[in-house]
Amino acid sequence: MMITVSTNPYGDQKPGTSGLRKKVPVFQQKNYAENFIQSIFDSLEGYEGETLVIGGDGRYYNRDVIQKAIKMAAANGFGRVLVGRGGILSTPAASNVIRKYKAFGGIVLSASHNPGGPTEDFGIKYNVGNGGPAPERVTDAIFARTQAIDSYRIADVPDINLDVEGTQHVEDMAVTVIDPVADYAELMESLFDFAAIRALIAGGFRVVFDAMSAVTGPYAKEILEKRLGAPKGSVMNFIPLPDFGGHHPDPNLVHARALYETMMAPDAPDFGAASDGDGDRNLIVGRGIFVTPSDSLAILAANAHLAPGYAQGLAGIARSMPTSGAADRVAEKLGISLYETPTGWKFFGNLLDEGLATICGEESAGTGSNHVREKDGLWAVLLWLNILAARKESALDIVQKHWAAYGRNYYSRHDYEAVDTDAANGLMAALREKLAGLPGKSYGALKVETADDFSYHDPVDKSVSMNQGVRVLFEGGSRVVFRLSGTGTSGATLRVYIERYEPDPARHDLDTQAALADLIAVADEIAEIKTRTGREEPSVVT
Ligand code: VG1
Ligand code: CO
Repeated sequence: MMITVSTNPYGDQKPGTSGLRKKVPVFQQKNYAENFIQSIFDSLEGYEGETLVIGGDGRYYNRDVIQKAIKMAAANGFGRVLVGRGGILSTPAASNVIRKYKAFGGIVLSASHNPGGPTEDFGIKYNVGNGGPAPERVTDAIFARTQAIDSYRIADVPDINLDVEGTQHVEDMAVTVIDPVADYAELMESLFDFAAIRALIAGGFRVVFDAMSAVTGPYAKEILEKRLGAPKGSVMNFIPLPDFGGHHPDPNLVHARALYETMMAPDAPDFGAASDGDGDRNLIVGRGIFVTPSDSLAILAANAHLAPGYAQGLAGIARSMPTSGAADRVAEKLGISLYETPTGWKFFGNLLDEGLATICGEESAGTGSNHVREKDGLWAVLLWLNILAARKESALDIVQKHWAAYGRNYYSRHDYEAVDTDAANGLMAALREKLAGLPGKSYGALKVETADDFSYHDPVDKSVSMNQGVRVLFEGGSRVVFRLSGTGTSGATLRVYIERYEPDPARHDLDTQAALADLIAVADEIAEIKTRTGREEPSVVT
């Protein structure tokens, strides 16, 4: 059945860092989700008879959009849909299913770490055949199509049963409901030394994992408790809830505070971790130590050879530009290349496909490897456990030894959320104007070395991505970076990334915010944050 769209409710806002994210009531407008899904299909070629993977993080409105997507896939000529039971597939699991079953692509329904519920966030992203987020040329085409779309195709059939595994039919298309966990768990077993981790846990090593009432619950239960023998209860908040229990499923020091406090207590377990709404982020806290995502990337890269899946060593490391330079020092020591990309996992796809990079990471708590084409929260947790099992040292010791060997990159991100959009755009524009005049300028003891607006030249497809964030580098390796979020759903979010390199082990135990205080003040002076946003303090400090 063809439905004609009288007005395009999609609006003119470009999909951001990870697809389209809006409030649920926006998605509930008539034809809204349908328009976007049809725009995806209209931007693709050659999918007739092919397989489409569909799944989401279980948030409010997930099942509704899954039903629409299945019926639209049928009406548009896909041959088969693979959908996770209950409509569930974590982002990394969806990436794996796309790759394993050689699907044409996948539709992943999630707003990641943003809250869920009837008035909260929802999102749709499209992943291509390598299992990764659609590259910019595809997202640009989808956006262009949303501006012109005038009709969509949908099969006029009853809803399919998402809760029973097996194959059903929608018109000529097969719909197979699959176990969302099995393929993923099998992949993890192929990469890590499960026997060693099982022995570690059997020896009394205590792990806690907070699934934050989001999608990783069933995955963590199966892997950590069932396959690795962690006692029942080691996985907390393991039932995916449509509103994540009213919390932000964002594994950072603000939203995973309870876990952090547990890990700082005298009787803390040995290792704590959490993941986000769609399972692609990770929080790592050892007893008495929070590991920053940037440090985690560096430490995982330096020790990855201890896991069977990476025993051959790494081809290269990639990190997003705002991520700290800790991984750069590891790459240098290993004698391998370090790639610096814009924010967003889609930029790692080519490097992974070409075998240029093996491990990738972002400061926003995303780490992953060439095993899929998305960042992967549980993968990072399991690699940490594998390293802990192999080295037989505490997480705290491993981190401190890492700093002693490579130096410490003090690092923090300050987010100013829901700022007036014009004010935020004005701030960035003024900053860009200033760039040419900054080099050579001194702010107290800090002297600006270079200042630019990051642009990325993809070494594989030669595409160029401009305006990816303003960075100001100071002599000695400190820097501040400014960019606007591409995933927020209300107003604008200004992200300020602050980093200072400290080679001296005698100065490795400072409080992070104190260690960065002078840079934080300079960031405000250069960007006029307080006056332009009207905010005295950031909304979130991580
Ligand atoms: C944020 C993070 C970025 C991450 C993106 C998607 O983007 O900074 O590193 O890739 O979210 O993460 P932004 O544009 O808001 O800074 V998630 O877990 O959506 O999949
Ligand atoms: Co996410």
